Amino acid sequence: MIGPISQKLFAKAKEIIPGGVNSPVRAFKNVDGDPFFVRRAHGSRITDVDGKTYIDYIGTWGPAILGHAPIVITQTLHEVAKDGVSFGTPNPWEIEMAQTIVDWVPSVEKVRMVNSGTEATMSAIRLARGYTGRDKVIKFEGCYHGHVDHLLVSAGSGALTHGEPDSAGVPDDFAKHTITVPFNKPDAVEEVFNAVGDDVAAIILEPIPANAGLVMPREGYLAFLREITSRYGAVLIFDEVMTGFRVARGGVQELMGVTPDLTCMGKVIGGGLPVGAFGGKAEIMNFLAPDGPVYQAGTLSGNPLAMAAGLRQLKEMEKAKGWDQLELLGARLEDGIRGLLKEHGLNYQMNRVGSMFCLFFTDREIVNVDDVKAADMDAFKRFFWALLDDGVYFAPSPYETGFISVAHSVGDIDETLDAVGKALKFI
Ligand code: KE4
Repeated sequence: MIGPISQKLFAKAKEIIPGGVNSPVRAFKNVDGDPFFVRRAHGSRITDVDGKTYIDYIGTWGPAILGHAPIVITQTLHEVAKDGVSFGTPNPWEIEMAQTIVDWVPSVEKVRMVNSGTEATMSAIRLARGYTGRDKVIKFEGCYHGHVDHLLVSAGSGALTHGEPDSAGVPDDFAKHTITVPFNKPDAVEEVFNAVGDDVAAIILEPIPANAGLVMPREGYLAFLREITSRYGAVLIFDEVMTGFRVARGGVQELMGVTPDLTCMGKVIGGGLPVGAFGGKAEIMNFLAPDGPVYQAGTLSGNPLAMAAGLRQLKEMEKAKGWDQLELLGARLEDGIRGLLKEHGLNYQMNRVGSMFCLFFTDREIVNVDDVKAADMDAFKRFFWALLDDGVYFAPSPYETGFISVAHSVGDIDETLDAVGKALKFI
């Protein structure tokens, strides 16, 4: 149950902000409750306006890889802001960020900064269409790429050739070039290419989908997508907005050794400030304005504050060998939860990659989002609230992924495991 001040704030928010929130997942609708409002956040902890503190596993949906308000970032922001917060004119930070991304991400030879993950995926698809001269885009059920009109599309009646909008306000015409297929099913992709392969501009996917809980690509699946897109001359786009710089320094493409043509990035590279990026082969990126025919722009793209904060976060991760630390903490959490599930005689599924994890309230193997939908949602909701009441904040949706930060301690993990053990009694 949330505190009285949060309740009052939420009532006021709903009068003047749609649904009382600036992004739907924050409304706690997937757990049939009202959200708390945050007063402050430091390290692994977040404190609400009623003074209750939680161990935080949202990490502002990925950016807080060092934890909240790390001194290296807050100090950087103070220093940089003194010399101006936005110029609309090139600044050296943009070059340093671009160089870091080019050095770290295997697929990236050139990169363009934007201000959100949505802008990154929208721009990458426009670029792929401009580069190939083709219209169709293949995406996967359960993968989320931001609120781009033509990506808010589910498999429709013409599943092999066109999609249907799954949001109001998206005209059928906007959805007709998007083809949505099930993830981890190579035949489904082959069928589409057999039908319209010569008109497929791109495949876009989260290489490890994390917007349907955390779904693992089957052995060889990413390599299959790499092979078939090369065979048909389609652009392979990895949406690494969430996984980038988190599951490994070079993201999933480093971890799994499959290199896409374009990569969408965001979250971690902004240090908590608004950011996105897309990059890839220079041959494709050179199609972008001002040199190329594909227009793309942004007032605050490459903003010095976001660049400086993001760079400081990336350098700190490298200096502190943050990815090794995240693996140790993630393994401790996973082993602990698996032990507790066994103790309670529950064969629920759990997936984890480094600091990203998801507990699925089903014993079905998680092949794709269809299996996630079969989970016991009521059990999930009871589990979520029992944890929250005990001061542990897991994602308020069964279709989200949890995030551990470098600021989480072994003590935090053990405290979380105690709370999980108690919460499992409520389901
Ligand atoms: P933004 O436009 O929200 O910055 O990024 C969109 C996006 C693109 N690609 C992937 C793989 C993403 O996960 C996201 C956004 N992630 C969600 C969390 N599941 C953001 C949380 C929210 O919508 O409030």
